[in-house]
Amino acid sequence: MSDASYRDAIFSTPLDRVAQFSFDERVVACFPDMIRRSVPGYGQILGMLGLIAARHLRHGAHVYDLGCSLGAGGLALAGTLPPDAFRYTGVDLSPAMAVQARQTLATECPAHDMEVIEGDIREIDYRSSGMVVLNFTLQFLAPAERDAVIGKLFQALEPGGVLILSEKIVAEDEAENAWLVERYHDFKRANGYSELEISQKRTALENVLVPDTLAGHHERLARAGFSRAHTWFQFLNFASLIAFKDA
Ligand code: GEK
Repeated sequence: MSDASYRDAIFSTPLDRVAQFSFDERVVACFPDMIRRSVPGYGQILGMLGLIAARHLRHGAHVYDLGCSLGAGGLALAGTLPPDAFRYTGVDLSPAMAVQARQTLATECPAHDMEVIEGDIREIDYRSSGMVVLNFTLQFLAPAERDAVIGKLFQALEPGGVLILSEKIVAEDEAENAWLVERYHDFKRANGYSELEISQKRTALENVLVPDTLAGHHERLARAGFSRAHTWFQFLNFASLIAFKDA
């Protein structure tokens, strides 16, 4: 295994002032371990990508994976679909992530048409696409920037195209939200994170990851022009939606 298999111990020692979270080389090295242990349902959502694409993607169409990190979305699609089924572009703002994703996809799925570009999903010129995967990335944009990005993705999608949007969410009801967050911290404890790691990561993500409500996501998708959207997955305070552009 490569460096990417290191265990996440980023928040395991007391830090005087907990820095804001960023996707640097340290995070890249332990990213697969970190995301698996800290995002409930991560593997199940990835596992469904190929099945959803098999049903909704026009043969040979283009797929975006925005905020692709190490290319897990691309690996999941290539693991289910044959090389002629789709063309893939992963996009990530972090140079360290993009370099590693490019290398992994070239090694693991050489017959598939896979590219990874280092870029900002707020700024790139989108090409026409049959499917856009936005797995746990929109949440890192400032709330005021989210509408514009979803609007661009709607424009980029072909008629009949789909957007998969997976996010950490906040429940509207305060008591419900408190319960979900407490059980989420139980989930992290059960996955080996200490109290210190949980609290320091929480501080580091404050103001970096500002979650929306499920209703907020549905309203934004409708504003962008999507005629229909379903919440197809929820595990504690993490959810995935599929939005359809009319054919
Ligand atoms: C996965 N989808 O493994 N433009 C491009 N990338 C960005 C931007 C931006 N403006 N902001 C943040 N990122 C992945 C998991 S991780 C989720 C996504 C997490 C990138 C950032 O560099 C990081 O790689 C990714 O979005 C978020 O299925 O770490 O919780």
